[in-house]
Amino acid sequence: MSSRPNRSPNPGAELLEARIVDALRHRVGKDERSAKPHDWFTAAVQALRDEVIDRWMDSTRRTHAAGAKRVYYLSLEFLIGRLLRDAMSNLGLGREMEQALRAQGLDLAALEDLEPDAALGNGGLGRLAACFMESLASLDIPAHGYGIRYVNGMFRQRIDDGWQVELPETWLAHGNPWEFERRESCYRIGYGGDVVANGDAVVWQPAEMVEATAVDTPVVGWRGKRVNTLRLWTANALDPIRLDAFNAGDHLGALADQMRADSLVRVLYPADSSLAGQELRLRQEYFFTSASIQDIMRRHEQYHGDIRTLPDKAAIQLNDTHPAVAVAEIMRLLVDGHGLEFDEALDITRRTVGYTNHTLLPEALESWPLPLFERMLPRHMQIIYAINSRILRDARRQGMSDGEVAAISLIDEGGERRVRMANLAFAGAHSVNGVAALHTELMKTTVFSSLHKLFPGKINNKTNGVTPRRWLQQCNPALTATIRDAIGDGFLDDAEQLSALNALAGDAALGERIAEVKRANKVALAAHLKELTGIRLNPDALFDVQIKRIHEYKRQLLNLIETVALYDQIRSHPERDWVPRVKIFGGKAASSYHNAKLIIKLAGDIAKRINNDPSVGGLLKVVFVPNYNVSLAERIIPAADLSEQISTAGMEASGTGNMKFALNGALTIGTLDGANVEIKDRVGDENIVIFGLTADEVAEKRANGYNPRAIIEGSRELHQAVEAISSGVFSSDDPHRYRSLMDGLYDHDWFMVAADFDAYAAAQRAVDQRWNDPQGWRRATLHNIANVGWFSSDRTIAEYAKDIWKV
Ligand code: 26V
Repeated sequence: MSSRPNRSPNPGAELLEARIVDALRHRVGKDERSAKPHDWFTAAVQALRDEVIDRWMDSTRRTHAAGAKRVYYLSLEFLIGRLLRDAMSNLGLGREMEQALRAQGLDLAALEDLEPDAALGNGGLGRLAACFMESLASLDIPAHGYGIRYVNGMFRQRIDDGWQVELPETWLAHGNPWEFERRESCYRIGYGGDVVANGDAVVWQPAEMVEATAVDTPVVGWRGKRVNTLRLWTANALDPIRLDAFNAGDHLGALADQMRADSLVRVLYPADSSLAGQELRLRQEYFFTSASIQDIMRRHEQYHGDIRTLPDKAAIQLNDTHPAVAVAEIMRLLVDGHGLEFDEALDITRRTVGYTNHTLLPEALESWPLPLFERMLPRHMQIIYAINSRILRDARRQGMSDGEVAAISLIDEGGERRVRMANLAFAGAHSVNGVAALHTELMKTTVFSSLHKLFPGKINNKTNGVTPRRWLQQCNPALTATIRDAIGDGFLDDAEQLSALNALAGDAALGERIAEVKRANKVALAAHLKELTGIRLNPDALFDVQIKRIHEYKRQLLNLIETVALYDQIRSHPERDWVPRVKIFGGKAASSYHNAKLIIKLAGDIAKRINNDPSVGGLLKVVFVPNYNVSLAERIIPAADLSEQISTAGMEASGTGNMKFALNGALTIGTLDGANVEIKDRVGDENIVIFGLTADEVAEKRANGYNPRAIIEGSRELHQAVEAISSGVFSSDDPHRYRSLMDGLYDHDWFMVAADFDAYAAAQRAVDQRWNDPQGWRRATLHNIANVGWFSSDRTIAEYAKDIWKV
């Protein structure tokens, strides 16, 4: 490079440019003249990847040499999003990449936009797994994520005439330059068949086998300290084609096994609305769990020999109950494979496994019809019975009541018998954690109260966190630069050092700069949304955002009804000094979730009416952003003024969007639910807007009868808004469209929309008041940014490492 000293002031950029051109020619197979933008994208990734690979191999060598304990994070979902900016930024090569591409006449941001989102998850649970993987690497903890390489991940959402339409996401259409297939790492996964005696022991003889093959993606930690592995399994038939059948003319039948294998890894279940009862889902769960456990145990034997030392060298964390069959699989391999005694095997299993619970909603707790489970996994069923008999015996010995014993059982005996995956995970783990303080307390007093009594001390709390690399540094570079100027670089490595900003709360110039950054982010978002939706937004309006999966408990409906009430108010009192607002909604509904889809349609109907009503004079705009995903979140969150976290108290386990918004200087309007409670504790009561019933009050109302009709009829604003929606004011093409949705509020209102409405509307008017005091708003913004560093997933992972994994 020294031969071309004058071409670029940055030798790193020159070297990278040369590597990109080399990759373009020799790996993509194009020259600079014929290369399309996609070719350049691939070449840029390939060039960066070389740097990643060197560090990856180095990390692996270091782990082997140290003989260190490893963390294994088993998750059916990893919502990792785009990887180019993440890898570039964590390696500190952002500037070099920009210059290298510019030298070739290319724009980095445009190339970044070509990368599809790896959307291998539904929502919070999957995104949490992605943040955890990044933090594990950043904290230099040897870790593997294990999951499924879905060919079609989360569906793409199109809005057709206001209705959600689900389309397959073809994220692999142009290939995936980040992944490495490891043909040598493959395992057989059995299904069905029989358990037969074999001397003193038993063996499972499955009727059917598929092969799991590893596909690895590197996960780059902050400053490139460590590169860990995300290992996703893909499926193949043992015999990809049955030639005899093919030659006999049965051309499709000959491929049936391969098609069955393909179907295992085809789609991610958008199962956020009700348990996907499909047999295929259980097959998927066992597929990835068994492959992962076999891989972990093979690695242990290879490096450490004695399987009895597994708990010293491996910590397996179950992300919800989806991999809970791991408990039975480890037991099976220890007992049937290694000949261990059952009780010793159970002890080893327990010392290795931890379980994280992410929801208390009864309809979301996984259980499988016992006949199905027994047919698919007969040996696992026996093992579950054997574990069950031990814990039920212990419960009875402790004098627990029949009701308590029934609640502890791994089998739900009420009606159709079912296998309870949460109880299995609880019984087979040494640690069971919730994801926010309130959620963890509710675990102890509600769903798991009997198991908590039997195993006191197992339940612990690990409040969720988010990675500040993606959710501050990468998505909001201007804010990051402003903070650096104010308090130096320390917060880049330790987000809690953001607290140094507190001392600068009176610094008007800093407040001004942060406000300018916010405005610029809003201008950029407005331009993007103009392109996506055609709606023009005023960047000086208050950007009020609710982006998350559409669920009745998250109460998008509360926000929409309040929007209608506000619209009504503005029209009735145009003379008042209204704060201009933009209401931004985004989120996917599970394809089978009727009311969630209707709520999307309602948002569109309300938007159409309000946005086209000249009498509101642009004071209120409503936008539903289609196809909400990680990349959209990265654009929207830095531009938000107000973060809507308004779930029915007691129902949102944690929330993680709430943390991302606060970190980017949005104020929260929220209930005392999930991690909102802890956000309030940290930012201070005066820097957050809390309203509504507490979890205790919700429980009390549900227990003692609650009359939503009386409440609706007693609240003029609410009544008018509900009646307007119900009578078709927003749906003249189909006046009854929202009748049953609104009747649901009158008749039962399980999610307490009516009970919280007046408090919510009042809180929104209090937000308006604050907005009219720009100094006060800026101060509150600053205190939010300053005090949410604790919600870094680095802190969360450090707690898991110390308390649960002992690494
Ligand atoms: C939710 C629901 C809600 C409606 C009925 C059926 C159903 C089925 C599944 C789920 C999702 C359960 C697991 C989950 O994604 N939990 C989320 O985990 C996040 C990370 O810990 C947390 O921030 C969210 O509050 C929690 O909903």
